[in-house]
Amino acid sequence: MSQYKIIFTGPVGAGKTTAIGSISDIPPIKTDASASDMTKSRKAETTVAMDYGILNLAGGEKIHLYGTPGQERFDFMWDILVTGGIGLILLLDNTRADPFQDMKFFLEAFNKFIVKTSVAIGVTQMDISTKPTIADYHLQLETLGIKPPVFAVDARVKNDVSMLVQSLLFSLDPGLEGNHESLCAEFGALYLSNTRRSLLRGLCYGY
Ligand SMILES: Nc1nc2c(ncn2[C@@H]2O[C@H](COP(=O)(O)OP(=O)(O)OP(=O)(O)O)[C@@H](O)[C@H]2O)c(=O)[nH]1
Ligand SMILES: [Mg+2]
Repeated sequence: MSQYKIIFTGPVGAGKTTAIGSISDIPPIKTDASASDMTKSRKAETTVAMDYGILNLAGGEKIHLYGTPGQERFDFMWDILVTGGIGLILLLDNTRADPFQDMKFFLEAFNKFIVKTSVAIGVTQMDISTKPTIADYHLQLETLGIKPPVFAVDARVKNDVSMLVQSLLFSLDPGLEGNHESLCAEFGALYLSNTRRSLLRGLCYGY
């Protein structure tokens, strides 16, 4: 049975702990402590070391899910947590002051890891702040010269997080998550959720 490790990162409050809790097949292990600094104005608790969960795939593969702390003062954990990982999920909070700046900061901070592996981006809180749009993120990423999958996700919704993980796995190994041709044929189906449709658009048409 194959075992893989993926890492969730992103700024404080982007939803890393929530996302791992949404898709983990075991009760997630958290290291949340009450926030004592400016994080407190956004939420009561913050991750101080890591999150951990496991996702069992239909093929028998196990994905070990690790979440980093968002706060920079715990950035010594970032290098430790990516060791042995096959890819990165970057979660961004669309309500933060400058989500593009957050995106650049985390892509830069994890650059060494990303160039060896892969990254998929999930934008949370889009129900609260609809701007910037996913198309705006694509434009920003073009200026950075990379084309990762980008989706609107609600970290509380299992299906959204699982789509994002699937897109990362698919970008790493198109064979892992089903047949490309049949996935692209599905794009023409009438009743697709927005997330599924945007996943298929990204996989099949690259935008
Ligand atoms: N409205 C809304 N709330 C969301 C969404 N995604 C996540 N949340 C909420 O946002 C908060 C995210 O908190 P955490 O999961 O602790 O965030 P984190 O990224 O682990 O933060 P740190 O550990 O402090 O870096 C939770 O209260 C979630 O319920 C979303 O798409 N919309
Ligand atoms: Mg957390």
